[in-house]
Amino acid sequence: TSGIGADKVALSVTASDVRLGMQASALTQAVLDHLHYSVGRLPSVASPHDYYRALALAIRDRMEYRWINTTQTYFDLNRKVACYLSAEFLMGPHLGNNLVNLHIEQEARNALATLGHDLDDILACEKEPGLGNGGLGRLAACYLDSLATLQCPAVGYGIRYEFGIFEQEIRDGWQTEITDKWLRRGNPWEIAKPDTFYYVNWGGHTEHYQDEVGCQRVRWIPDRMVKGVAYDTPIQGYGVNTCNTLRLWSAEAVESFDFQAFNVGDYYQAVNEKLVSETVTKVLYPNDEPASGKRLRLAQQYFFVTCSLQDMLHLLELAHAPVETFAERFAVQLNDTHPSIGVAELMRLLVDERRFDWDAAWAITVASFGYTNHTLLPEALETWPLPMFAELLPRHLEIIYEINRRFLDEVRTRFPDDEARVARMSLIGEEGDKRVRMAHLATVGSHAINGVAALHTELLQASILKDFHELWPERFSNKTNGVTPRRFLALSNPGLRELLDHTLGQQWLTEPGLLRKLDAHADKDAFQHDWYAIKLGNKQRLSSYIHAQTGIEIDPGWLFDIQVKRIHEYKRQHLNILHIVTMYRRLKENPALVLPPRAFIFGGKAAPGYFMAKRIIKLINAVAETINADPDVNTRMKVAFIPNFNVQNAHLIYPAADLSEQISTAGKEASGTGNMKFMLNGALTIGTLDGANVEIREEVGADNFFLFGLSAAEVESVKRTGYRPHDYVAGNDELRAVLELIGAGHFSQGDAEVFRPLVDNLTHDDPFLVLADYAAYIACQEQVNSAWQDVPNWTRMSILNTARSGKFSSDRAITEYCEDIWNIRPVTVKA
Ligand code: HBZ
Repeated sequence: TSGIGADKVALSVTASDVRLGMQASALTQAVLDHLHYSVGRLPSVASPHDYYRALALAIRDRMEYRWINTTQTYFDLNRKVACYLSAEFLMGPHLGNNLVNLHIEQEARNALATLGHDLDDILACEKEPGLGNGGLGRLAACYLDSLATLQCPAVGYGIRYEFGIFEQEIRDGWQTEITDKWLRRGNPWEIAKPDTFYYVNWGGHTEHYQDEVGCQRVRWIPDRMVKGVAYDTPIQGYGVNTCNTLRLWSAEAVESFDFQAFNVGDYYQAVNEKLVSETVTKVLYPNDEPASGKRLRLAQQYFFVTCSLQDMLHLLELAHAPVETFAERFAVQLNDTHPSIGVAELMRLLVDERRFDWDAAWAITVASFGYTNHTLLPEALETWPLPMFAELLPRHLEIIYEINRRFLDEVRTRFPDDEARVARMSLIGEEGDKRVRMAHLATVGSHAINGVAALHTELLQASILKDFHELWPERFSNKTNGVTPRRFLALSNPGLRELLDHTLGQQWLTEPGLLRKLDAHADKDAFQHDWYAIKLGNKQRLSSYIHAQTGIEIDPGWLFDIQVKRIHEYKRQHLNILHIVTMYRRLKENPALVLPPRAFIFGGKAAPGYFMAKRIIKLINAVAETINADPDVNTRMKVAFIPNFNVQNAHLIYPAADLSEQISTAGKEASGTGNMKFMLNGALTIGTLDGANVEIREEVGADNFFLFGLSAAEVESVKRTGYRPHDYVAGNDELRAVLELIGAGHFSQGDAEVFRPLVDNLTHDDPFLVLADYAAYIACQEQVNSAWQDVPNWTRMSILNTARSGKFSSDRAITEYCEDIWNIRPVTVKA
């Protein structure tokens, strides 16, 4: 071998192999060993959680060789590594997924049975690491699974929040937030690397000086410092030896930093300094949209980004590779703008600390970074007030000014006498208070910019990044999102997995295009029968869960109509509610009405400060309470809100759906990924032409998709010509009656105040055109009702949805990133 690893001793097996056995007997012994040596409990008194820990440690042992081997292989072969920078990784429970990816689910089940436990009970003990808000964080997790499965060299870099996304409880119909103490009982999946840490500076000022050879240089004299310590989690690929790393940074006080306080006897101040340092990684911000504008949030972003970039530079050094080769060794992907300070930070590390000249540093930076945009909502675009930025990161602000100066020169050269364009494109926004525009920084600092669905990318290029697209069209591309079929089918829908394995062979899990072969079975009675039985079983499972969580009983034979996602006005959970109330009124007015029985199921968290979203949750629960208790209607409809929607209970939810609600205002949902999880599990979609729905409909065929509503272009034109929601109320008696019922307190014991803000907002403002789409939605739901009554045809369409879902595998998405943006090739890791 040659290259950077040549002078290293080849990896040799030095640990004993007793921890490698994959048979049930070996696993039984390993669990007993860990109960004894790691958990410290006698089997006779061990709780299910003790067994969970013991099994988790036994499984981690079995990944350890692969993990170390994988890292060493990348190093020895000098391979380019994808570094996925994300402020969020919503991993979900590890144990079940690792069992699937290692192919030892059955052995683990048997091992636990020998010990008197049921694997499912043990899996339920895992507290998932909820280190993300929603789609963006979960996408990062799916991408790590695909990168490992595709044997691509990759590291996920993020933040080890001590408190993840809050746990949601419903009290009196309202959301309450409970702190997520996910680390309380330890985390068997991570390995702390106390010796892998970097220093992170804040504040202070800069000094300009001349170096020994007469060059103008800048020194940053910070006034605060913390340490970022690495915690690594193994990411096992499916059916391969590749086991990649998720490296999360945790903030710690720098021991020596406040020795002064300590020396003069100010013990309190020294301890306080430690507390302040550690707040940086305390808690995940629970907003999935508006830029909170909080200093601590910017501190979090800079903290994890500088640790990650310093780690990359350190790896280069270990490999004796010159810093000039940075972009050949690392493809650094920015998951939205949250890590985009990385552009300025890499420039600082190269120019100030490694004494690169500006142009060389800039070439490396742009060649290294790629930027993925996840939203077009103007209120969601991240900007930071200049004074805050200057206080926390004074040197970075100077660097951003310099990037901007050179960039705007380029704009002026390309587009002379167009100062309006220059102002629009500037990295510094001047509307009102001056702000740093992070999307512009990410775009200017990247050689590749992408949206997350075809429609989203088109709108991105036509709206918020239009000027940039005109300047550099070749830098833009689309990368439609995907989801991992390992977690979202094999693990969470074992019944369907067995049928697919039996019908197609097991390769469908890595070649989801093979699912197309189901087309040929879609009309067969026997196959439809099996399909229906599996779905019914999944609905039974969900129904028990809902009953246990809420006390609501749902007949598994009913149509399961499900909307689970963050609560947002643009996602329009209230449109769904308007349909429910419409049906409720029709049944009350006409008891003889024929209506196939339906369960309306919701789940999702609202940002704690989002007034309207919290009221939408209250409305869902209020309508649920009224309907579920009313014998006139509750034999034909029920409503349930599943508390605390998370990855763990998502495993029960997606496989049980008959109908997937994807009803956002066209143009607002960048992609959606829940839509893909439902489709994979055989749900039919009712949806607008938004995000990836457009492509889902293309794949499954228009006949197998319930489409309604205005298109993105129509939404814009309605808004341009002056949208008057009240006209829709005036023109539709049923809509008016529905809104009046809600507004008058029918679902709130006569309280006419609680839902007034919602009703008023819809009738006077309705920013997301709920009322404009109401009639079309109701009509479309009527088509759903008639389709549902034809069981064989519905089952056929359900089969076709799974059959045609292959495009939405995250393996496809990751392959595109590797080929078009990262220039990364798979590498086989030997056993
Ligand atoms: O990213 C979502 C999009 O809304 C969704 O359409 C898309 O499918 C998904 C993956 O591409 N965006 C988010 O989930 N965004 C956040 O969670 C978020 C978190 C913190 C922020 C801003 C946004 O500060």
